Amino acid sequence: MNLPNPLIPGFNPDPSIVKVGADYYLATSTFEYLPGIPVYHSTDLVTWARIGHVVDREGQLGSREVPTLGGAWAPTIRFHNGLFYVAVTDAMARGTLVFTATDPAGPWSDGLVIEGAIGIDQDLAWDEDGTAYMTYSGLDTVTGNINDHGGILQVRVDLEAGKALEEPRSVWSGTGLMFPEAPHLYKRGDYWYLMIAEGGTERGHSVSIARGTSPAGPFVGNPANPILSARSTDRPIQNTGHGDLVETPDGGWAMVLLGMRPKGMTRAFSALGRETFITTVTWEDGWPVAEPVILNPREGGFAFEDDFADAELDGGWIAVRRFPGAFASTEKDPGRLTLSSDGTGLDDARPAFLGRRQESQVETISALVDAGSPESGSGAAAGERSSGGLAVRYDEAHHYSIETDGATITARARISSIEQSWTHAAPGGPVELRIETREPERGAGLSHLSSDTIALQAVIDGETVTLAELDGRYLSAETAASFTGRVSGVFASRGTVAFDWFRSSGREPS
Ligand code: 6LW
Repeated sequence: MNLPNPLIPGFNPDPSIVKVGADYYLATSTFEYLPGIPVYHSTDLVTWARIGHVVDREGQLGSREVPTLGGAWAPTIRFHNGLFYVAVTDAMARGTLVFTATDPAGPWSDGLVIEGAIGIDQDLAWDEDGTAYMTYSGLDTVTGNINDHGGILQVRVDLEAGKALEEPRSVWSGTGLMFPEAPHLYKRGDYWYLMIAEGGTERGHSVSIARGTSPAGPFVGNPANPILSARSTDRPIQNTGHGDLVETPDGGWAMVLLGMRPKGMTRAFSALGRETFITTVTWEDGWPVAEPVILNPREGGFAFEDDFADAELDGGWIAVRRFPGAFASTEKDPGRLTLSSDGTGLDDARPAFLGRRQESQVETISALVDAGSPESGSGAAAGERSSGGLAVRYDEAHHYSIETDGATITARARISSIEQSWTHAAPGGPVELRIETREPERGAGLSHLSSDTIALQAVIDGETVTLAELDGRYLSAETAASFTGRVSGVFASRGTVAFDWFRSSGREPS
């Protein structure tokens, strides 16, 4: 099979996949972003469409107060007796949750807390009698003490009552690499297979597997472990791990998994964060053998345009710790997107920021931004100017932006506690702002060490004016120490700002 890689580009870590008849459904982690846990659908493993989100309303996750990096960690999607299940950790919030749905496009249930299975990366599997097994990694996300990693644990669970039926049992801890996690349990032939990730989600990430004749173990490790890892190779896709196995349409097997594409001369910075990849798997002597993960980008790049004509926002837009509807509307001013800031900006926990995952290494976003005028009443207070524009974001302490208040255009970079800004006079009226992400110029200063260059621009009198050209490495998963990825889009930092259109387009570097 000619499988594209990345399979689902941009911030889409911890993929889990289930095959139901001829249909495949895949879910990924979203942390503090909402709507949460996208569900992607495919019939051929090649073409994927997002059909909904598990988390589409208040109360399903404790997102509002969740710290950066907390929230929806590592969903497992499964199907049993006519029902779809997603087991997930709402890290540093509600804890271990199970959501159910009859239609994977939604609506999903409110999420049942499972008592007695504290950890991360919860998997669900059922034996022939219908007993449900929850297998998970014993990391305590309540204390967040990563040194207290408890190996792979398992409990039988009552999925109606929401509780474990026994004390957690240790089932396996991998080959001794750090952070045994991401367990998935499968029945194939005579064996139950327990596949896990170990080595940590960074460059040493790998996949190992054990098997036994009962879902409760004992499990014996594969002598060939790890069965997959990019560590110490020069492959363009690194950090590969956190896999889930699935049968392919032609009767073979594949593994979906997360990976990163670090760039720069020292291959140190991954702009897009952890993405979903796929690789083929064969079976030898009752053990899976995984092919190395090969880069195979889709041809032709991508283009997205939103003219905000629909009352409902496109499902690819995401927001931080609240749903887009809390501050974004296409109905207040039909045919335009309006964003209202309640006084918070990009440095705050709940910015009026509406973004999309950056999917390509080379990408341009642009929008027509109308901050109104002090007289138009769009400002938060009488006579005050509104302000808004475009931003590229990792978290509240790592973002580049360009915005206008109608009088001035301001480009700004925030990297941890370091901040710088650049200004230019605004032409008056709506202004087109642009953010261009491009390959670093080889041999130009230090830029060859970086992942990419990010240019903050405004179109004034038909001319593109660049206010700042910034080093992209500071907006990478490694620099931000982030589990998410680059998200870019529109924001308001003061008052109400209107956007007539938004465009993004991208391609992989040649
Ligand atoms: C996830 C863990 C991991 O729960 O990172 O890649 C955590 N591995 O398995 C968050 O994505």
